[in-house]
Order: sequence, then C-alpha cells, then structure tokens
Amino acid sequence: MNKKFFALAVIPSLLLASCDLLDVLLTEPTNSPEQNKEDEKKEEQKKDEQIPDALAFYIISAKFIDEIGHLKVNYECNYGSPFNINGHPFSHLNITGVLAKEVDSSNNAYFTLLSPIIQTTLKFEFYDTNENVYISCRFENVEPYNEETVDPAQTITYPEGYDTLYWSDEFNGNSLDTSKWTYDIGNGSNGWGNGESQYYTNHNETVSDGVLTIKGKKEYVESFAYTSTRIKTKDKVSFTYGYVEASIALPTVTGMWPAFWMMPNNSSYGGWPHSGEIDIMEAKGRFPNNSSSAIHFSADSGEHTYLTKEKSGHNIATFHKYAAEWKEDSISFFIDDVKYFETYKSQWTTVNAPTSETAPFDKDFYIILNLAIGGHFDGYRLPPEGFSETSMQVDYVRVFQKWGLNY
Ligand SMILES: [Ca+2]
Repeated sequence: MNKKFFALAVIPSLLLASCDLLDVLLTEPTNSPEQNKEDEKKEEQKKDEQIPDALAFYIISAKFIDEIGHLKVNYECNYGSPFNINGHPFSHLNITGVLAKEVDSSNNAYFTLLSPIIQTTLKFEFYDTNENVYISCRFENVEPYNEETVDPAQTITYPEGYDTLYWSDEFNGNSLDTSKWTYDIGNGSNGWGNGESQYYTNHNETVSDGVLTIKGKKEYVESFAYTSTRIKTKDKVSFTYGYVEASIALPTVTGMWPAFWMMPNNSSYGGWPHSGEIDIMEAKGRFPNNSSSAIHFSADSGEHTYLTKEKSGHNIATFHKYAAEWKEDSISFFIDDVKYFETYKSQWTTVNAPTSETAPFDKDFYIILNLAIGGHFDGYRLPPEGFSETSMQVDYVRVFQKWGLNY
C-alpha cells in the first residue's frame, strides 16, 4: 500500500523559546540565580531530547469497520503517537469533530463517526493542551464499509469552497435514525410559541427510498384537529459555522407551514430571541412558488428583531436545494446554489452580549425539520374543507465545512 504524506509543520521553536523565557520572568521572580540556571538547563535538555525539528504524520489507511460508524485509522508518526509525542504538549487527536477513543500498539486509532457511509474525506487535527489546533491534515481515500453497494463520491456535490462533509442524513434507511434526531411531541406552549394548530407525534414521518416524508393530517389527537411531526438534532448534532443544505419538496395546501431551520443548542445568550434563530427555509402552502429565509435575534433594547427575505419563481412542490452559508461575519441564503439574501454581523445584536461583534450567531446551533399547520406565519389560515393529508419530503440534510478552518 502506498504511504502518503499529509502534513508537516515546523515547530515555532523561536516563539516557544521566547515564551518560555517570558514565563520564567513572570512566574519565578524569586528564584535564586542558581535555580534559574538549573531550570533553563533542564528546559534546554528537554527540547533537545523531545522536540523534533518537524513533525510528520502519515495516514496509511482509514476504513469503516462496521455499518454504524466505527472507523479504524492506521497511521505513522515520526515522533511517537498522537497521544504520546514524548512529552510534547499534544493532548488529543480529533477527526472531523470526533475524538479518537483509543490507540493500539500497532498505531491504529479508533473513532466513532456520525456519518459512516458517505464520508470519504476526513480532517485530522492535533490539539495542544490549550485546545488550539496545532496540525490539521486530511485523508481523501476513506474506505466505506460496503464498497459493493455504496459509491460515496457519486452522491455528494460539495458547495464551492467546501471540501469537508461534517455531517449528513441521506435518509437511506427504513425509519428515522434516532441516533441523529429526536422528536418534539405535542402542541408545545401556545402552539410552540407560534399559535400552531397541529399536534406533533412520533409517527407522522416515514423514511423510504432515500427520502424522509413528514405527513400533515386531518386527525384529532388530544384537543387538536391536525397531526404532523417535528424533528431536531438538539444535543446530537450541533455546530458553529458551515454550509447547511437540504433538498426538500413542499406541500402546496393552504395552512401548511413547513420549515428547515436552526436553533441554539445551549442558548448561551439567554432564551429566545436572545441566542438567535436561523430560518433557512419557510413556506406558506398557498403560495406554491415562494419561500423565505430569516434570522431572529434581540435588539440592543432586548426587543425581538429579525431580517427576512422572500424568494419567488421556484415551484416548491418539486425538490429544491435550500441552504444557508453561515460564517463568522455573514449568514447568506441560497436556493439551488443561487444566493438571494445576505446578512452581516454588523446587523446582528443580542442584548446579552452588547459588545460582541459576532453574537448571537457564534455558538453551536442544531437543525429542525417540521411541518406546522396553522400558526401566525400565514395569519392562522387552516387547510380547506375536505383536507385529509399532505406532506413535506426531504431527500437529505448536509452540513459542509472547510478544511483547515478551526470550526
Ligand atoms: Ca436521500
């Protein structure tokens, strides 16, 4: 097997040396000159013995060893292992957001990834003890578990400038993957804060032929006249920044309010709207050629405020790609790769971090898919007489990031 060379980083020894000196001056002013001399000598010895001029890391192979995302990576490192580089302060190895759980004596590192089948390019990161990425490197030929039936490269089109698939659900199974999603059940408080008329169940959705279908039905449950489903990745998959895309076909029945959106995982800046909300796609069923995007946050005064834009000219009943590109300084929205709305950090605020330039859109968010019925978005309109059911279909949800950026 060909060995490939993937990363080389020269240790900034001059910088290290001057930092060490500064550290000595700041933290040990009362030491005797002899003690200082001895310490310096020890430091020098330590560097001579333990810090290489360059660190090289070779990935020999990376292979999924089962269907549920267990990955085995065989590597060589010219200076110890990723977990024990002879005293050099690397604390851990991370691969596209997931920590290695174990390293064996044959230089195999073991990971559990969220997207086992379709991930063919992986990003490795060595961290130092201050949680800074020290080396980033990539490996492009990850072997899927079953090469016979899956050609991972064929199914994914990367957005321009993005080369890492951080997470996705392709809906290839026969039921909702509950390692990725959880249900919101019921009608929430005041229709999930929106005056929605449906009751969300854990069974109005199906997964088949590679597509998630969420059904909105005329059906009485509890005291509500409609049922539907709402799913989210909260506490399972959340992230900061990236290109978030789903291919979705929407219902065109009056009263339908389908959405693909994101909420903060930890609400670090306080309850809604202070920690933000990113609505990648919302639609009103009675307008079959329109959808919109929005971000919500709080003004300096603490009042709810938002930026939104509607786009028309696409038939929402057929599949279209709806996406948000979320960066530190902007959030932009796309339909079928065409940008139609951009917001900038100078427009964002939250009352609970008034001096931050990037708050509240600088923390981990999670993804939500739902089909609401009624609610304030389209003036509490309900489906017409005789309505029985309709649906929203999702081919995939993907989160892309850029290799080399420390997301
Ligand atoms: Ca699919």
